[in-house]
Order: sequence, then C-alpha cells, then structure tokens
Amino acid sequence: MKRILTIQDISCFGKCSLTVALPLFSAMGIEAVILPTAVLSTHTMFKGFTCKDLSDQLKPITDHWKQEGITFDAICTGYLGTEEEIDTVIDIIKNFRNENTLVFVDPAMGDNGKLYPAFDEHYAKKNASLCAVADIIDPNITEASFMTGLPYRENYDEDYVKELLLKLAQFGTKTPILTGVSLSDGKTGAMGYDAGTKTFFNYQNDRIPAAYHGTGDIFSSVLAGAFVLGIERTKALKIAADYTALTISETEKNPDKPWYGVDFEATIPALVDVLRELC
Ligand code: PXL
Repeated sequence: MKRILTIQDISCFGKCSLTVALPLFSAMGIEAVILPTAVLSTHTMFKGFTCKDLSDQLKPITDHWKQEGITFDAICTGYLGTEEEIDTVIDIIKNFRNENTLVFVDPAMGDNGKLYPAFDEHYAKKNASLCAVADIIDPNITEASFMTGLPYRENYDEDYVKELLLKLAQFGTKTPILTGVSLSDGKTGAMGYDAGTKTFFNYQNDRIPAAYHGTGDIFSSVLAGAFVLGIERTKALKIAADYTALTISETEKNPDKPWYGVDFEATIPALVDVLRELC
C-alpha cells in the first residue's frame, strides 16, 4: 500500500485541509500519515476563529519518525502558516525524500484575486521556494500570479495560462499544474506543463456555476492521490476534476447550502468506483 505524508493545518470545523485529505486518501486506498501544522476552531473564512500554532512540534515529531525508520511514497503540503514554517517543511521534505518520493505542493493561500486573511505578499513569494523543491505543484491562478508577479486576470486566454505555467516552471518544479482554468465559456478545469518534455496538458469539464469553500483542497487531495497510485497525468486530472464537479453538484442539492465546505462524503463511493476500474 502506498503511504502519503500530508502536511497542513487541521481546521476542526469547515471541511478543508486535513479533514478532507485524510478521508480522501483512505478512500483511495492510500495510507495517510498526517503532520498538523496548526489547530484552528474553523477555517479562516469564519470570523473569530482560534488558532494554535504547532510549528514547534514539526521537528520533534519527524525526528521520531526518522528514528523509527518510517518512509513515504509521497509528501504533500497544503495550507501552511508562516514563512518559518515553510522553511521547516522544506527541511522535512529534504530529510525524507529519496529518488522515488513524489513531492506535491499545493501553495494554498488565496483565491479570486485575493490572499486569505492570514497572508501577505511576502508570504506568497516565500511559497515559491517551497514550489522549487516539488515535483508537482497545483496553484490556482490567484496563487500563481502572487508567486510569479504576473498580473492576476479574471478574463484571460490560453497564452496567459501558458505564460503562468512557464514562469512557475522557472522555480524548478518539474510539473506545474494550474487549477481553476477556464478555456471556454461554460467549461473549467486544469492545465499543466511538463518541463522535461516541454509539453502542455489540459483537462476541461462543464463548469458548475456555484462557489463553495474547500474545493481546492478536495481537487488537490484526489490529484495527489491519483499521481501516487501511478495513474497517468491527464487521467489523474480528469479523476480529480470530475470528482470535484460531482461533489459540487451533490452539494447543490443540499437545502442548507453549506458555503463553508462541500458534501464530499456523499460522493466518496463514486470515487472508489472510478479507481476500482483503473487500479
Ligand atoms: O482551503 C484552504 C484552507 C485551509 N486551511 C485553512 C484555511 C483555508 C482557506 O481559507 O483558512 C485554515
């Protein structure tokens, strides 16, 4: 069984970061090891959230794993807290990676042209150094524009997306993947760049006109899981994008309209079915 280490916060209420990564990896038949970077009462889209930083625990926890000889097929990172924490996470990646370890970084820090409340532009630039040690990164257009310094655009064409991807590849990442890329009306998906073969790849599906929090974390977890399972990259993009879209449409049926997170629990059986056919 493949084993993933996932490094991100745990928001007790709100269905994002570790509370989606952990069940999704388990459902995908992957052993999930968690390294919580902070405990929050809710994610930061709620007012008055509490936050207990766990940065000082990261080294002792991972030192213990080293002593125990624990290894990982993949290391994934998501929402982190501070620039110092990014440095610690880079050290952890260097310490645990071998030639077969897949390093997947989701530089989760913003959306819709804005950074999340806890972050500033300096933090955004610091994320570029984390992306530099990754095999795969999957920022959205907001995160990519803050990291590269290219202007954020709401209306764009394929050339803009390719320019962002080429800039991201300059950080040193082998495979940058941009999420939330819409290349025609009514469609949305993701486009990636393989710096080794200098080729672009892309998957688009129907856009569901609804916005919920946490969909980026769901897409990332399923995408990272699919890569770890050895699924070919365009198929991996399709699995992650289709699962996210299915989950959004399922959530649309919920009369409570839970803006804070999607009903991914209801669509886990469909994800398992897709993977059962492939693996
Ligand atoms: O979904 C990304 C995310 C993860 N963790 C925390 C967040 C957010 C987005 O707002 O606040 C704590």
